[in-house]
Order: sequence, then C-alpha cells, then structure tokens
Amino acid sequence: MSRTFLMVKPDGVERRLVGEILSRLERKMLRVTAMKLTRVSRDTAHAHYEEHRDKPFFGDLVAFITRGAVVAMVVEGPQAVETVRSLMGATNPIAAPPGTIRGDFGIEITENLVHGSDSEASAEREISLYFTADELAGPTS
Ligand SMILES: Nc1nc2c(ncn2[C@@H]2O[C@H](COP(=O)(O)OP(=O)(O)OP(=O)(O)O)[C@@H](O)[C@H]2O)c(=O)[nH]1
Ligand SMILES: [Mg+2]
Repeated sequence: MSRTFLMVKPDGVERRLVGEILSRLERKMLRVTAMKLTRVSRDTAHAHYEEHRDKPFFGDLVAFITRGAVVAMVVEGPQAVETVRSLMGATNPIAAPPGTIRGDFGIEITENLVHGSDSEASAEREISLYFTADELAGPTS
C-alpha cells in the first residue's frame, strides 16, 4: 500500500464532477483517507508547482488553480501514484484516451480537471502542503 495526493481542480468543481471523480477512485478500490473542499492560495500554488516556475504557462497555471474551490484528497492503494495517474490520463486531455478522467471530460491543457502526484516523494511533499497532521489523523475505515 502507498498513498498519493489528488486534487480536483477548479474546473472539476465548477462542472460538478467531484462525485464522478470520487466514484471512479472508489470503483478502482482506492481508499480516500483525507479530503477537503478548499482554496489554493497564491503562495501554495507557487510552492506546489515550483518545478514549472520558469515555464511559459506558469502564470496561466497559477491563475487557474487559484480561481475557485478545489477538492484535495489523500488516496491510498496499491501503487497509488501510478494507479491514480492511470485513471487521470495524459496531461493534455486531447491525448488522454476515453475511459480516463481527462480523456472523458477534458479538451484543454490548462483546465485538465485533476492533479495527481508524479512520484511518492512528490506525494509526501504535496500532502504536507495541503493537510495538517491533525487532518491526516482522522478516521480511515
Ligand atoms: N499551457 C500549457 N500548460 C501546460 C503544459 N504542460 C503542462 N501544463 C499545465 O501544467 C500542469 C502541470 O504540468 P505537469 O506536472 O507536467 O503535468 P501533470 O503532472 O500531468 O499535471 P498535474 O497533475 O497538474 O501536475 C498541467 O496539469 C497543465 O495544466 C504546456 O505545455 N502548456
Ligand atoms: Mg505534475
């Protein structure tokens, strides 16, 4: 068992796809062990996406991720990072196959509905960026 960080981005919340996305995780037998509806501050967005700081799309990415409510989750299961990335589909929704979240609901690279950590190290870094120790200690059954 391992865990990863998943976020339903502002477009996913605006489009009322939180339930759909949760349902896909649960059908795959993944377990959500922490979850909250929140807003991403500008500082948190910069910390989260610091690897992309020098990319031309960084400004658009920060404006997008901070524009509305998101749902942040800790998701647990076998090879959680890979399993969640596989349910999400490729970064560009046009390249993501039908059956994936981005492939079924996305059409545009910035508004690609979900974020999932790309490694176990990123997962731990992102979980501590979005959740306090108390929030992570809640009931899990
Ligand atoms: N406009 C634009 N946006 C990009 C491009 N590459 C990445 N992005 C955006 O930046 C985000 C982070 O990029 P990556 O970390 O490389 O992609 P990812 O891991 O599939 O996506 P995240 O789960 O959001 O981290 C993506 O979700 C996209 O919204 C690009 O070439 N052009
Ligand atoms: Mg990424």
